[in-house]
Amino acid sequence: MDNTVLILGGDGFCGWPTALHLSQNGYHVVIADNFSRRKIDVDLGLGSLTPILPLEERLAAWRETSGKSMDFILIDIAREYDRFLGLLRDVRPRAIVHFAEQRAAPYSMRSSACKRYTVDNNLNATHNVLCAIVESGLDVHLVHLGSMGVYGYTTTKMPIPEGYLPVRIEAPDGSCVEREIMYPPAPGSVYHMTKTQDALFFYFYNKNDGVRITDLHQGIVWGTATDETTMSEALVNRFDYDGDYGTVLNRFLVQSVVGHPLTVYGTGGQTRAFIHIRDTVKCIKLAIEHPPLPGERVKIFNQATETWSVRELAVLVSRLTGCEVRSYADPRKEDLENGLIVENSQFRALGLSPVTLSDGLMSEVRDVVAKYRHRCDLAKIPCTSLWTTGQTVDREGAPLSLAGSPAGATGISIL
Ligand code: NAD
Ligand code: USQ
Repeated sequence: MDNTVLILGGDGFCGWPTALHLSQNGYHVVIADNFSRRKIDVDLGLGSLTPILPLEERLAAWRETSGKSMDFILIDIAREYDRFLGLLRDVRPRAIVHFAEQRAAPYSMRSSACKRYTVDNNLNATHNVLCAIVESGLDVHLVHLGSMGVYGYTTTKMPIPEGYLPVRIEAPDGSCVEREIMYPPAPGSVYHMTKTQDALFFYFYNKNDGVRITDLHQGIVWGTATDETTMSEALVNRFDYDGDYGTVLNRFLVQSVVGHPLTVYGTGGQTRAFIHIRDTVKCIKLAIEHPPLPGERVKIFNQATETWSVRELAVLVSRLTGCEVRSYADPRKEDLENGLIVENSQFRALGLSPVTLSDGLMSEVRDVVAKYRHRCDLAKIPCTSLWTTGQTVDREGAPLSLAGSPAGATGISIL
């Protein structure tokens, strides 16, 4: 029991490298996944840029490469409650790492069917996990992957705290009431909304049943390779570059290799928090190894190492590669200029020494892209998922004058 970790969604972009990292570091890993992400690829006519093998072959390659084995169960966490409860009772894990959600904001806004699927899948998956932990009677630490985006992206001058905000309210009798509340949510997509609701589930099951929970509010993950995924080509991680699942920096790096203008939405003043996949896997191991104490409230970490605006990233990639930068109509409903400061002292206190964005790391991603560029379908680069009716798809874009960046552009802020 002490060494077993159950990884829900362990076939995905963050889950697979995490499974390998934990296995390499002595954990007995059990992966649970329903391959819904691979099925969405088929539905949308997409594919990972990198040629990911079927999971059984990945696991065989890991056995051969490392001499270590991992177990796998095909299960839909959102729908197969009784099987999941049985799995928990059989495996008796020390921790569950929960990645098993539909994670693309644009996909979650694509249609009513996608909105409803995202809500059904994400909320039922999280609630089933919590219910099963309670019904099993096991003391399992749940580590969940949340999102920085639960707080929205309007500019505040204060750093976004790690979950809790001290407030002082004047009572009607003139006295002052001091409380610590959860930092207010302000989701910007149906996907992000599911993450804010996950947080309420955690609050309740922690208060009512004493479930020990760590919620990791992760920024945008970039990069693709880790020490373990590079041990064999058969272990390669997935790499999304399309308009729904591709995230901004990885998309820019692909676009710079295949000769597509960088797709900056609007002015590119959207500032976001980022983390490299190598740090993602380290943070999850740290979270497993530092669980909340019995009776402790939900632990919330901001799992992000630096902040950048989209425009700044475009400039960095363009300087490195000489590629063209263009402004496209923003398919989303979001502020085009925002500041963002993110507190992340908890992971640093646990010993995380982050890798930060550098030409070397960006070139490493470009090398992977160059190797598989023949697999890139240029038609999948534009984003066709729109936040509201009345918006239109912009396939051409207009050249962006970076020298004339709008006033108020955020400066580069390394945390
Ligand atoms: P992903 O889509 O690549 O992986 C998710 C995995 O979960 C897939 O293998 C999928 O098949 C599986 N899954 C989904 N629903 C399931 C269900 N009901 N039952 C069983 N398996 C199911 O996503 P990812 O990029 O690896 O993200 C993992 C988690 O991290 C998500 O919860 C996401 O919200 C969070 N996150 C990701 C990023 C990022 O930039 N990728 C950033 C912040 C947070
Ligand atoms: N953007 C562009 N051009 C592009 C793609 C994106 O300008 O080609 C802009 C978007 O408009 C947005 C920003 O870049 O302002 C980030 O978009 P993204 O697609 O890189 O990231 P996002 O939709 O926020 O979602 C990703 C993951 C999600 C995770 C989230 C962390 O898909 O699972 O929760 O990052 S966070 O952003 O901190 O909420």
